[in-house]
Amino acid sequence: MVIDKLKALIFDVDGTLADTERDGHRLAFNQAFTEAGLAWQWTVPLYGELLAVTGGKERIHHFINHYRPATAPNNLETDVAALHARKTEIYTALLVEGRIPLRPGALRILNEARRQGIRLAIATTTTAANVEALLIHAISEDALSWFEVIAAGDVVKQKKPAADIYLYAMQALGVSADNCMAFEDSENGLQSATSAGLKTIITTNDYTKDHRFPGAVAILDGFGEPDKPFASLSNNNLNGAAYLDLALIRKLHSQP
Ligand code: XBP
Ligand code: MG
Repeated sequence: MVIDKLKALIFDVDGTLADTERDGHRLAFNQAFTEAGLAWQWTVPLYGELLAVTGGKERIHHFINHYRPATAPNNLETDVAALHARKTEIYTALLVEGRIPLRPGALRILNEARRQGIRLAIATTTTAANVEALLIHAISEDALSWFEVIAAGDVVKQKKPAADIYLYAMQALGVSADNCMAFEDSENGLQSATSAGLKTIITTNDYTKDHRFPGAVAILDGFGEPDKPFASLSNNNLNGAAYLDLALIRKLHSQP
């Protein structure tokens, strides 16, 4: 008899719960740069390269150091922090306008988990302010209370691909890795979750569809919906399943 050890689902945010990068974060960065008088514009392809570095502040520093733009802030540390704070204001305003919905199937899985008493948490590189704005405006004010732990941004020193944010989330939940399933979209996210010992389901997006996902328990192009099946991008034996639900998550979690 298989003992069901699944107690918690831990979700990444950007690219997993919602497709936030191309038409959300990227636009917010560009508007903040323009307001600061910086002639920087992160195009869709360039932003795809810059996403290799997690964390908005770290990404700006990386851009300055590796792309060497003609104009750069005078006092890097304070100016980059101020740029990022303004970017976060712009981004959360996009969320408040309801411009970024959850990905198809995400709300269905969250509600099914809640009905079954499976605990919910978030482990993300973005800021808590961004997560709260997404949950409130893409779901409801009440949605904040669905997640026992929102592990976000600078709460850990080392961001993804380091394991820190998942270790922090599990510690706060009081669970061990074999009680959890992680949901991610990127190489950095998978590396973070698996180095924390977590089985991980990948849902890719336009920016991460060509990433490599060694060790993922499933690689899908989304959570899927009964009327909008996912595509499985790995040779998992999903027995013809068309969408992720708690039964399939439990099955993937129980596999050795
Ligand atoms: C993705 C990230 C974040 C966002 C930008 O986070 O790396 O840095 O791109 O958000 P996730 P900030 O772990 O959810 O995939 O500017 O707030 O960092
Ligand atoms: Mg992500």
